[in-house]
Amino acid sequence: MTSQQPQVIRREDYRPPDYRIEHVDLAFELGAEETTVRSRLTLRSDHERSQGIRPLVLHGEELDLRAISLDGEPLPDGAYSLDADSLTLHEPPEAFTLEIETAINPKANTQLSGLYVSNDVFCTQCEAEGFRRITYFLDRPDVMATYRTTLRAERAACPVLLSNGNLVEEGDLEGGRHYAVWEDPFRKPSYLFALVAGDLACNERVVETRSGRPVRLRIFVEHGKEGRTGYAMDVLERSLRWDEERFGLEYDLDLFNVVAVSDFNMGAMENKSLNVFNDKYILADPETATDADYAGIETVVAHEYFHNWTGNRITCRDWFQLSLKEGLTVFRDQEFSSDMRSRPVKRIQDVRRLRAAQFPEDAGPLAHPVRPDSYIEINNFYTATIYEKGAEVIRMLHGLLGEAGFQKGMKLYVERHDGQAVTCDDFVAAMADANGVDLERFKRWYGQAGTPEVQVNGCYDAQRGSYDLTVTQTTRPTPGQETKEPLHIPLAIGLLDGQGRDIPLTLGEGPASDTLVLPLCEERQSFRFEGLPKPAAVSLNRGFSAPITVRAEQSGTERAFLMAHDSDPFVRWEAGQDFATALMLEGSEAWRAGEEPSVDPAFIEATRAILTDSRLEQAFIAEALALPSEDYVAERMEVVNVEAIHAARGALKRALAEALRADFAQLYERLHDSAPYSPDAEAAGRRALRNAALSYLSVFAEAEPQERVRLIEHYRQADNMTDRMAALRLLVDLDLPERQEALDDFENRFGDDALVMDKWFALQAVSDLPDTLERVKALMQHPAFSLERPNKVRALIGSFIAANPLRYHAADGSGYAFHAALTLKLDALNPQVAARLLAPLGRWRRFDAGRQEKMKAELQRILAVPKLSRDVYEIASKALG
Ligand code: B3K
Ligand code: ZN
Repeated sequence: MTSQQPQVIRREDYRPPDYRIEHVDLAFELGAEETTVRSRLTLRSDHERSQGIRPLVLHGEELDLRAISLDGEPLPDGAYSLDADSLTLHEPPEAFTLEIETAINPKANTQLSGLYVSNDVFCTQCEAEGFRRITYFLDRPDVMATYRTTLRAERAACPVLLSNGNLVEEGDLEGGRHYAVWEDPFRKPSYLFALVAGDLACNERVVETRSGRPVRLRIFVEHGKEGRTGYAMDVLERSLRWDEERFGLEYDLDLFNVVAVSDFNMGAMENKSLNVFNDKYILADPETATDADYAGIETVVAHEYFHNWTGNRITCRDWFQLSLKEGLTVFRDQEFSSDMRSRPVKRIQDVRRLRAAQFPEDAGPLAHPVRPDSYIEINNFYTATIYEKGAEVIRMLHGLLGEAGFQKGMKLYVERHDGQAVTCDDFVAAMADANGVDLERFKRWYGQAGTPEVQVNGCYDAQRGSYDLTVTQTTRPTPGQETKEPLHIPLAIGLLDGQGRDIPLTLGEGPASDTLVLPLCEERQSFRFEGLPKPAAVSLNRGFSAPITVRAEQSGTERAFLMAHDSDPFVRWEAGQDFATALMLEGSEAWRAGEEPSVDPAFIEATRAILTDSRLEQAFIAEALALPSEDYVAERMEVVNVEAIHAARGALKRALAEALRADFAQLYERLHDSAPYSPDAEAAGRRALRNAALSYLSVFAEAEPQERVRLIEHYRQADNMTDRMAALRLLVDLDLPERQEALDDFENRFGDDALVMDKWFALQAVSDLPDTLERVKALMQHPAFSLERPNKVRALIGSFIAANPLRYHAADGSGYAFHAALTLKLDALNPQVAARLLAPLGRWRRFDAGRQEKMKAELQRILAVPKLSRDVYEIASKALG
């Protein structure tokens, strides 16, 4: 907690540390209400002392200092000073040992940063700045040390004692206690430190690395849940293999431990050889996890494993470089899932995610570059921009250099920087040097915020047989960046002839190819292609080659043509989304004018063609049937009108359902699967498509009993959570008695299962029924709900705020008032989680005057509170602008 006006940290102020910590020896005497931490640091000064001895300033928060000595002698009072967030030694010697004893209260740690207790398990979360809540330290990523950690605890309560590295000693102590000593031979920053102590079950598998070294993979979970760890274990083994095969990177210790806990601020954490996970991203079986949950586990387990090289062996010099490890590691996990599943479908899902989270961020008050220039609270910068846009930047590099060139760059990066804390510039330099290319202009992607808008105009000259493409790029101003430079945008395009075939294209001296990547580097550029038949359509940003918004005049006919014929699956999908978005925008206008919306029959026919194209993957068809979200359409409106969009989306869905009813019904019957559940991509695709058909058919459920029966039977007969949830998701929007019956049944079946109950909370929060906010408030009193558990907060409250635009943006401001009150309550418990939920309130500029006033008033109410965390203060104050 802090008073207002906290300090701004700036990238340009970076200075290397004045002291190095070479080795850390930690001893924990673990107790839930009091844990003592004895730390012995081997320090060396790293500045020119002849010009004055600089003080050593160690970070520390909420620590009770019990003892401090230097080279074995207790420090006299005058030699150091203490304040709320640091301990300063005024004139330390050149090289010395510092011993510090502190006490902390893990049980009282509701922030879940540092050492805390989750369901009686001690665990830690140190990234970004949690280590300073455990002991006084130079808690910054460019201070890398080797660690030896001794854990002592009651044997009965904590039979399992884990930390980073190798177990070197263990044994009994008096009074029912025992101990374990861990040594991590790799130098690491403090944010990668971890310990876990508790009574946990374990699933173990031994695998061999490529060079023949055995590695014990272990996944620890609460007793009784070990049967749900099989999938995560498979993913872990596949990740290890894949990183060897595709990146040539091998695991470097004999042990890899994963621990799943119930209370965690985010998805998971890549601590060296001791990953700690939100159990949501470990536990799965068919009855309790959906296909999306399985896919999430695949992503997160792989992501944390891949950090071992991109993040741990090579880490960040400072937190402004966060995307160095996060963007790159997201790129790697995306590639992993693409290699494991359908590449086009994965690409579509990743783009959907980027557009849902990152594009609005880049267009709003919290816009920041992939490498930010300043922050107040670093935990606020674990954003879609750092992660997802960061991954897109890496993907563009991959596209420019090709797989072989990119891997050459990776190899040089690892050779140069293994064991170091480095910058985004170092990464790009390795890519440039390994390939002999100049990436100076490309580097602007790291420094410039905002989504570039690329306007494309095509013009065919029938006499000459030439086609001219004129492309202009603009990026709107973002906070702190009024003027924007042109970026190097690789824009992949194709031209289709009247039969829907690619027209081979050449640029300059280059070879002919169906897809060309135009190197956009200036504000305005023109490209001429000669000797062509008249193109029937132009296919833009194939594969989503750059994270931009493309604007082109396209008719419904052209879009339908691309939906039917493009050789690039991404553009086939995209054309459908564009078409649907245009129809919904028209529909919103019609709704406002009190008119009946009309739906272009070309859209219906193009959708039917996709639906019935047996050559297409089922998962792809399911993606093509999913209409753009209300939020996505809202981004395209001058002033967002939530009711109009909701009505227009509903009307478009109904129009498709009516026109294609027989196809949907047939698909639903045909895709019935009697084989036992398997989470693989093909089976998941079949379920996704069948459930998409069900979703369209549910449009008739209110009026027609037999469709109601279909829906409720789908729920009842489901032998897996994917199907059960699909039906329940549709039921919660229907004002029918079956709704409550199904919700009660679900609660009876899964009331004891915390993770499944999160789904139950989330579903009720996204219902479009008018009393949803009242239900959300009532559900906060449910015994399974707790404000101290981030998964519960995200499920119930996060879903309402971020995934129910219709009810969150209720015209009377009730959603906003609820949000602000909740923020204040939560801020006192867990500022990181409170701040992460705040973004939607910051989008007030997008709404009508009435809503704007209400949203701003709530932000002001938050800011008026004297003891706000840095986290919430930063988001709320930037949101008000
Ligand atoms: N590196 C962690 C995120 C830490 C967030 C701290 N507020 C998980 C990940 O990206 O893998
Ligand atoms: Zn990460």
